Amino acid sequence: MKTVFSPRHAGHAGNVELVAGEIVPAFEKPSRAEIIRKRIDTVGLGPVQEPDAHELTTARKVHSPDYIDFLPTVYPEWERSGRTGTAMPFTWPTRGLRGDVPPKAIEAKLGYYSFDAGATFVKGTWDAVKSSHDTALTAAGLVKAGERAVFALCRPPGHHAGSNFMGGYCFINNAATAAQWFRDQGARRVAILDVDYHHGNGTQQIFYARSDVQVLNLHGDPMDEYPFFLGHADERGEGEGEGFNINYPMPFGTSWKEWSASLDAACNELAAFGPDVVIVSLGVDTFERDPISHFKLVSEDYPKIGRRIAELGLPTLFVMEGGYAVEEIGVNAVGVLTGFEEG
Ligand code: Q9C
Ligand code: ZN
Repeated sequence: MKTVFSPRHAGHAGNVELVAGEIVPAFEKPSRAEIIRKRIDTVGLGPVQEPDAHELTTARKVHSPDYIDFLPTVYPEWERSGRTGTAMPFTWPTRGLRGDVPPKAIEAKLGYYSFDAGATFVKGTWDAVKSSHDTALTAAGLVKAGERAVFALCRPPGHHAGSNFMGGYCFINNAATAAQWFRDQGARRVAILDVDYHHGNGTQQIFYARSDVQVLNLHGDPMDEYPFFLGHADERGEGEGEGFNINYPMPFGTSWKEWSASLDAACNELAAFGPDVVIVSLGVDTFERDPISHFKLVSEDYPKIGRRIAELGLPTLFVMEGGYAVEEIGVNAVGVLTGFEEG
């Protein structure tokens, strides 16, 4: 299996986040991608290439153009306003405030274009975000050209980013952008199978009223788990999109037996939908020792995920999302891909 990977992800480094009242290094850090990259060589998964530069025209179809224009301006504006360090939002136009007036101040814009404080900027963030977007689209191009499956080793991840908001370490929704690109290239139907531990709220929101992109999400029950405010089983799409969004929320402590039953159900729905291509939002934060998650998958389970997806017999684009147990992230993420190759 070919991999697309950009060393430019490394510019998105040194970010901090607030956890239980303490400023700590962000869990979403460069070593995640580097360890996956090394594991690809260790197991001999296949060639690794850098992405080609892509215009943001497709991203502007799944995100609002003003949101895409905002992202590259953040850190320059942050610095112009005399600040240094990690740029992050702290004020949001929630119920009772005016969410319809785009503000001027950079700290206000950060809140206007986000749903949490989890998507943070340093100097190299925009370049890394752009390289992650390019990685997804370059890998999509290889699938279109006839590869059975390609791995987009994206960093930063994308599935929490919606049409006009960032959050949860995500800026541009790489999987959604790739789905739109396949549609524009003539795919009639595209399925997105999101196996990250967290609900892919951005992907759901982007395609919620559409019947051409099916979105299937396996995740921690939002009653107890981030992103909390989306991802319930009764969210099934709206209008044209009714029935084309399917959520599989699961409780803390879920292990392979229950998790794989949801995967089976999702794969059956996917097969019935009959897409031309499958995009897997590949998070491995379902792992038992993930530092911010509460599922109980073990390393031996990841190749089984790949084998199940291979059974679908469809062209497949794997897009890297979350996973924070850095020591095992290579074994687990690449385990899915080698399992797929065996399947
Ligand atoms: N201190 C992805 O997996 N923060 N994003 C949870 C941790 C948000 C995860 C609290 C986690 C976002 C792509
Ligand atoms: Zn996640």
